Amino acid sequence: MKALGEVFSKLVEKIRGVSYIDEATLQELSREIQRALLKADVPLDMVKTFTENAVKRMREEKPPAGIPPREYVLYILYDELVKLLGGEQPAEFKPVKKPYLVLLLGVEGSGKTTTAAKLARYLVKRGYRVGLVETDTIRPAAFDQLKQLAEKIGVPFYGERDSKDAVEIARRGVQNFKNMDVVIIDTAGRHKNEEALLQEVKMIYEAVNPDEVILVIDATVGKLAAAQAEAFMKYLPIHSVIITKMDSTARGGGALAAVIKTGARVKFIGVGEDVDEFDLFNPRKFVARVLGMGDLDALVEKIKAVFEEEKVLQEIESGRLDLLTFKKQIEGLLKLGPLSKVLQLLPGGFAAKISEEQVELSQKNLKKWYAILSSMTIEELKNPDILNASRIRRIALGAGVTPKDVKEMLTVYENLKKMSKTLKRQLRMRIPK
Ligand SMILES: Nc1nc2c(ncn2[C@@H]2O[C@H](COP(=O)(O)OP(=O)(O)OP(=O)(O)O)[C@@H](O)[C@H]2O)c(=O)[nH]1
Ligand SMILES: [Mg+2]
Repeated sequence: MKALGEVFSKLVEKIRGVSYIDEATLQELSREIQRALLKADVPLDMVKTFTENAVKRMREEKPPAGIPPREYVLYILYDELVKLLGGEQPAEFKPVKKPYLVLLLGVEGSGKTTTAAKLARYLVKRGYRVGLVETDTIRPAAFDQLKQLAEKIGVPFYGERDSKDAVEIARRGVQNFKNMDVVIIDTAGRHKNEEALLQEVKMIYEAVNPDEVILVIDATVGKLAAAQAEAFMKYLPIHSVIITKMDSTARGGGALAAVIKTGARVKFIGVGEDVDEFDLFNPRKFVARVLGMGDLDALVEKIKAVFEEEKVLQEIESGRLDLLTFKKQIEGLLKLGPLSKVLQLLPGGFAAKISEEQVELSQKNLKKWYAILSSMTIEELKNPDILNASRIRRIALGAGVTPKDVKEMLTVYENLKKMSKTLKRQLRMRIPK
């Protein structure tokens, strides 16, 4: 992660140092972005498309009100990197039946055994009962390695030190742990040859019929990760991928991008040797960390909130202020910070319409209102007229406030609605000028 971060930190520094964005600057940025991605071992065709898209957006999109152009350029870079890594959606790991059987496979030294323990620990921390099974009969130390890790994290272990039949061990291991929530089966990485290894995992797969097959890939292989994933996919279905050793290479970005390109889902990344150095893969967090910007998340939230705010204003302009819009607006306001500052961003003298006193009061109430709005149903938000005493009581209970608070919020909403009509008239009057 650190190594990968170094590749991008220069780029981020450069963007932060730019005073204005013209064509020459964009050309230079384009070269710098390509250089960074290639260093991170992202496949060439992906680098090209990425850079073209990103620079096109940087050229064409206008930053929203209150966001300096260079911050917006940074945001586009971030946004495109997240897309490259499969989009905003964070990965999930959900054992959907009991016992949930997980089969881990991968080439020698990729980190399977360590990952088996890491995943077990991740699940135990979330309240699942987990059993670990070692089926590696080739490497003599494998049995003790996983047994010790299992003891360290307090998870039951199954293995057969003297057996040579991996398939039978897998079968008996699963039988032994049939009352567990999750059973994690570790496999061998070394064999006579690749073919023999793949045949063995295929036989284990057929014998135990796992619910999730996870391929473990070492990040240091960079873009070759795709070839590894494809080779395994020829023998058995791969449901998800874990990329290990992200901490020790600048090529991790390439491994991630390449694997995602094959259509495989990256679920976790390993970020160190310790059993706790293991994260659910979250493209947003990952990119923020790689770009080395703790404040990036805040910037992204801010930009998203401004976009949301613009949408809300459009809705107000078109005269459609319902509670749903109101809720979205409050959500945006909560993200943006002090209300008085936000109001300055808004067009149409909106801020002048609200007194200091109201601002302060609103600020204090925003969180409360948000809680109230959050315990309403969509139907109620869209059509506040149906709110009767019993609905209001239920909403108050859900939000942990009194019915009076709910009514107060509704009054504010009614006022805002009236105000928005005035605002709409004003906006309309401004247009012909
Ligand atoms: N830095 C770092 N090292 C890791 C990570 N995951 C695993 N390792 C190390 O990589 C080495 C190999 O890990 P194992 O878990 O034994 O790999 P394996 O795939 O089980 O190996 P075989 O069973 O021989 O195929 C060990 O030294 C681990 O400590 C990680 O996320 N970061
Ligand atoms: Mg192993």
